[in-house]
Amino acid sequence: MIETSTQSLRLRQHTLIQQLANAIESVWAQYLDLSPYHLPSELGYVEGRLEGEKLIIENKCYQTPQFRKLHLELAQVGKNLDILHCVMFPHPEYALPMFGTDIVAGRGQISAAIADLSPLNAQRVLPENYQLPLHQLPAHTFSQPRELPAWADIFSEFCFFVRPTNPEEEQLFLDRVTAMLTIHCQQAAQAIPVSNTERAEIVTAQNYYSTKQQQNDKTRRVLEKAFGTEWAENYMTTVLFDS
Ligand code: 18B
Repeated sequence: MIETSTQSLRLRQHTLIQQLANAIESVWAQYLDLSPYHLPSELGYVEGRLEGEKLIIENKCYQTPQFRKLHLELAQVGKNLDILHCVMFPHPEYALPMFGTDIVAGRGQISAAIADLSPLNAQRVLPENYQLPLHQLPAHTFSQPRELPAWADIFSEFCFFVRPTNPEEEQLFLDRVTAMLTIHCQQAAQAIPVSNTERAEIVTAQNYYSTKQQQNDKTRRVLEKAFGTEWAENYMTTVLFDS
């Protein structure tokens, strides 16, 4: 079965990564009509090793009537760095935000956990049907919030970027991301197509989002160290954050 290698990498990763990967797949399966999305075959499962440690990447990709690409990626660098990356790219026919989440864990400790529903319009505001349920989510406090880097002007007021410091905070992160994702999939399942003018605006906003994410030097450095500069650039602009 094709699943085998993904499952085995997942089982070797930080438990929060396993739990969020499982939650994402189950919410997708519950609310969306999934079909396969074919990445270039050499990019489904990749291993790299240039300087030092081995980097393993496993990708799962789908498409649905509302989303041109759903991407869930698990990566492991050496024995000690585990990464979960997930982005949902809407079809520009729908006025939907961009869901994105990233967890980076080193030596059993999570250093970065972030999630957002990022607006895709010139005003950079989320639609009303998202604002209401998002405002109703339980208030959260994390003992170690983290500051967003300069490129991160794409994120909404609902973005949260933290370093969870104990199992309770990990659970809080998991619950909140799962709730945001559920709201998103429920809204997306009812979405209706927009006008051509609005579509053009959405395309521009999606390109802007990807351009900004491509400026994340921490992601780029990990990929460059294992695969080289050119490979990293290609991967960041065609698989992680394409336009
Ligand atoms: N990311 N992340 O996805 N990144 O992909 N990530 C890091 O403790 C990878 C997304 C985001 O402080 C770090 O500082 C690799 C999405 C932000 O300057 C590492 C892959 C979002 C930061 C990686 C990957 C997102 C960040 C440093 C491909 C948001 C902080 C960890 C598998 C929706 C950036 C640390 C900063 C950090 C690595 C955000 C090592 C290789 C979808 C804001």
